[in-house]
Amino acid sequence: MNKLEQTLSIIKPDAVERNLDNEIKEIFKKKGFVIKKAKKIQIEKTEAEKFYKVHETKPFYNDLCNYLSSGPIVAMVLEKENAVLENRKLMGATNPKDAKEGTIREKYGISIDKNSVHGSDSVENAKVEINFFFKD
Ligand code: 3AN
Repeated sequence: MNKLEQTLSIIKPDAVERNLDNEIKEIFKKKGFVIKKAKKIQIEKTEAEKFYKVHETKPFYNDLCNYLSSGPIVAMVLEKENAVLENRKLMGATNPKDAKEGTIREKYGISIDKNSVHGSDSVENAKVEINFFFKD
């Protein structure tokens, strides 16, 4: 069933550092996503810890939070039918080595941590994550 959804996408520090943010935005637009909101920001480590709280117990949690707060990121609200799943498909697997051809992570990802983009993994989490970055 197709329904209009919103999802949160983040262009991560490794991609922003390489000035890939506009190129990645164009990919989303070409695939039919409407960028409803976008902002370039740098977050504090404490905010990254809140954002990634679900991964609190994982061995990579500390590195992940250091990384997300290490440089500017672009947070975006993307809208499309089935946006959550469609964005996950377009991003590709978490590890760029396993990401299918034509996906953003296959194209731009450097490593499992520097994998260029984040996308919400469920409609429920999308709401929480959108609210995290765009409260107003
Ligand atoms: P995804 O971003 O594909 O939803 P998650 O939610 O499992 O992946 O993981 C969140 C982030 O944590 C990933 N984007 C990646 O940057 C990092 N990560 C996941 N697994 C590992 C790992 N084994 N080692 C290092 N970083 C990881």
